[in-house]
Amino acid sequence: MEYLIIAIAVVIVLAVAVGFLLRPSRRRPSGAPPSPPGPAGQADSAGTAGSAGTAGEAGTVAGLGTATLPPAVPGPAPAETEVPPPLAGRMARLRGRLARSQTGFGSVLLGLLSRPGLDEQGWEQIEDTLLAADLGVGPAHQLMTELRTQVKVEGVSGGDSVRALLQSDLIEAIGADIDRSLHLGPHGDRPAVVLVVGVNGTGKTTACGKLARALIGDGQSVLLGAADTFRAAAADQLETWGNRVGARVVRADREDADPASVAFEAVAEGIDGRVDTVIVDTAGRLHTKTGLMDELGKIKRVIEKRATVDEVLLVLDATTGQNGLRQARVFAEAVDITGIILTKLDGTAKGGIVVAVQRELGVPVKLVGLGEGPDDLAAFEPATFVDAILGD
Ligand SMILES: Nc1nc2c(ncn2[C@@H]2O[C@H](COP(=O)(O)OP(=O)(O)O)[C@@H](O)[C@H]2O)c(=O)[nH]1
Ligand SMILES: [Mg+2]
Repeated sequence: MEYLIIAIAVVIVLAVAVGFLLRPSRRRPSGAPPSPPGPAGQADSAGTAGSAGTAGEAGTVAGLGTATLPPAVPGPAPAETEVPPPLAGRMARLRGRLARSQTGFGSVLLGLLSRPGLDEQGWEQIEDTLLAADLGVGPAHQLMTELRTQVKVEGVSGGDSVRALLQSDLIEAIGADIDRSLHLGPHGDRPAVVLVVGVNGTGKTTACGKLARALIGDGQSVLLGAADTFRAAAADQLETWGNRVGARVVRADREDADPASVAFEAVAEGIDGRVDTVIVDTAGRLHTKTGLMDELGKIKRVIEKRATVDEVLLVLDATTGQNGLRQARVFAEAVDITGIILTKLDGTAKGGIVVAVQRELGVPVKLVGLGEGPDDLAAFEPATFVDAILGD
């Protein structure tokens, strides 16, 4: 009798134990535990939060033992950050931004050139249109003269041939064969270093953030250096970008710290952390030319104690025209520029600044800003640009 009671007790204990073991694996796949949805939801997210963010969610799902689970595991969709498209080819995607704001310039030129029997006054109008588009005096005159000769010699008439002529001349003025590639990516055990310079408000910090995002999307690791130490807000802004795109930001612990030491620290950390590219944001105070030269020169020299500065990118706001160009020249005299980032092209009808700035500084436009969004930075492609200006 006693044996029977013990046997029954053992069976009950075993049954309860088996029940407990089986319960979780039945509940998880269903995703609708019998307990009230609120607390259950919280418990779920608490589990996820334990390992923080996207990676945590992936970890949690894996931890459930996927082999026993059907594919439809409930819970929030993974907060997968979208992979940005490569810089090359973005201009075509964003060409609407150019076409909208620049139909004026392109269509006026096409209209004037299509006039039968263009007279002296007509050619003057063409030159004026090019000047108004910020092409610069020299390039505007040269382009007009070239068009004039071609029209005379080849007797161009008809919309299509006029367009083709203008298209090829504009592309030539911009330079189709110039090397616009960015020299980025690590060399040996050193990261590539990019120094971003230019007047305040042109879009330097934004460009640093957008470029970091594009490089990270391309599989690189990026570190940002906040060498604009004059306002704490400047480093905060860069840090916001860093957090957004997944790049560590090296900044000074106090306002008005030495920008060169921040740049040095950023590069040193980049080397230690085996980062692929370090992007250094700078201040754009146009105090005195010697002040600027001293400051940028020192930043560059200090970085070069540890690494090579691969790119010095000058940021120019396309909406500021000739005035912006004058300021850009001061920067170019202070430090050797390797490329131009022309920002806010989405906000101007004066695309001729591309020609003017290249001519003025003797370096290519490598990137263009076409809006404030994180992916609104594109590799500059002359043919796409001209197509957008002239419309279809
Ligand atoms: N529309 C437009 N706005 C831009 C572009 N690039 C930057 N901006 C805006 O210009 C302002 C100044 O940019 P910021 O990066 O702070 O300039 P910084 O002082 O040179 O660092 C910000 O409001 C940016 O959002 C662009 O390509 N298009
Ligand atoms: Mg800034």
